[in-house]
Amino acid sequence: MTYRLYYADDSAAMGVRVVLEEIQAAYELIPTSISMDSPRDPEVLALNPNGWIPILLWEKGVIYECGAITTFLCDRHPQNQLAPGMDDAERGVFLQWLFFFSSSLQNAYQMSYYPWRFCDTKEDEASVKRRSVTRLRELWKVVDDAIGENDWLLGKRFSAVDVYLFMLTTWLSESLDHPSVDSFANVNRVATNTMQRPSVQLVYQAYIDEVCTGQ
Ligand SMILES: N[C@@H](CCC(=O)N[C@@H](CS)C(=O)NCC(=O)O)C(=O)O
Repeated sequence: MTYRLYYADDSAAMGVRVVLEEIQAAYELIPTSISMDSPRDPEVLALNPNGWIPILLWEKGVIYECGAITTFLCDRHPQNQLAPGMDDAERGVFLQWLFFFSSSLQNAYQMSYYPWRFCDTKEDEASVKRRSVTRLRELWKVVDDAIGENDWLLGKRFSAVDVYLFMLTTWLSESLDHPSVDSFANVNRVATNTMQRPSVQLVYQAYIDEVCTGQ
């Protein structure tokens, strides 16, 4: 079967696309706009009333939420070893980071990118944005401390949470006063390791060319 993924560059759908590449699945991208200047596509709203991507279609249904899609794909394709199995000692920690990223960290980014969703008045948006920057510092430090000297979030092995980590580092923006990924040496190391994966090179080629090699 061919998976179908609602997709836009620079969005959370990129991480899911990397996972699809890692499991060598047949997939098709359905380009979608997430521009703030245009209303959400009714087709997207019918599948996810929040209007967010990623949305994954598979032969038996539809899934939204990046963390859920990631877990679903890893579990459905266990031969690729992107997630510890049910009885693996690291299963819990894998889920812990996935949920932490999709709830706490992603929410802190949303406060920067969509501040009006977190306050009542336009005047309060600057305060939400400032708080977003503080939260990003606090939360990335938690991740950085947890990684310690390891090369991957799970210690010795690469997994789908490293892809999620990499994706979230690409959302750090100087123009929004976010901390630089360099401020978190351990996070930066895991992101750099993850960037070497052919799947990441393919999906993030434009980002890597622009940000990392300055082309
Ligand atoms: N909790 C959702 C959030 C996804 C999300 O924020 N998607 C953004 C792109 S990165 C989006 O579709 N934004 C369009 C909008 O909010 O209108 C997930 O993890 O899938």
